[in-house]
Amino acid sequence: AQHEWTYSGGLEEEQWPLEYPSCGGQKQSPIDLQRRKVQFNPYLKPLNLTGYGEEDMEFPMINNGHTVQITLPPTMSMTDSDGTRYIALQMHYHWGGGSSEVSGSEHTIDGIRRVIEIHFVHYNAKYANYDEAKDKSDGLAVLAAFIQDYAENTYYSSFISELANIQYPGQTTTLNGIDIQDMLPGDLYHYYTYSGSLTTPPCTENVKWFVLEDSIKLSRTQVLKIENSVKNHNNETLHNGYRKTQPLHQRVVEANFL
Ligand code: B30
Ligand code: ZN
Repeated sequence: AQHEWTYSGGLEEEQWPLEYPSCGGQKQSPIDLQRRKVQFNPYLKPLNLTGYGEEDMEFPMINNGHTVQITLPPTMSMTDSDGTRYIALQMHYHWGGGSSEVSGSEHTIDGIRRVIEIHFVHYNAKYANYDEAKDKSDGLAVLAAFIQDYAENTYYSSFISELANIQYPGQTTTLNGIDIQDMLPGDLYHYYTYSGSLTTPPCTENVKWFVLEDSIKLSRTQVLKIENSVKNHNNETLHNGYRKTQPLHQRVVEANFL
């Protein structure tokens, strides 16, 4: 069946490697981004996002039981510093919440977890589609951004109000009149990058990660709505959908800022 894995109870993260061997590999994500150990690479160019600023688009949005996911059109793409182009497929969120209102980002910076983390999942444009790319060693790239609570962000209003229509797993809705570029941090120039994996099963180790330094600002009220609007397959509010940070092993994290 789909989504047999969980974050707690059942096939929880310590047991993922039993069913999905890659989850026990040496290049897993997320990781703790330790500023002191990051390798400064002044030759890393800014990411080039194409089609992200398109207005008046319609985006399908689903509660898939472990996150809220928005389908992105192939007209959206990202070109990295090497000139490799990746086509957008979907974006989704990882959050904490619950009674203790814990932060729920997947990557941490110097051990500190941010409130929410957004993933923009892309596949290498040299492959015909995601299915062709998903098992290739150079198949995927994820652009990650953090959400912090700070002040109301009206660019997130329609996304947040649509959550009420996808309370239950399998429910879908449509996001209208949003501009994805507006939902990103202002500074798209400064990022961390490293080689890792999908952060959920099958944990395939073919993801080039780009984690933005700047964060998206939402109000506490908006954060609470994201954290408390959707339910999982057990009819419980979906909380704490993030994986523990994984060992770095032989990898090096690079950044284009100090
Ligand atoms: S992430 O960005 O590293 N968190 C997948 C894509 C991105 C990430 C993690 C996983 C992925 O494609 N997983 C396989 C597909 N899923 C279906 C789905 O999209 O929602 C199968 C599944 O997990 O069992 Cu749930
Ligand atoms: Zn993710």
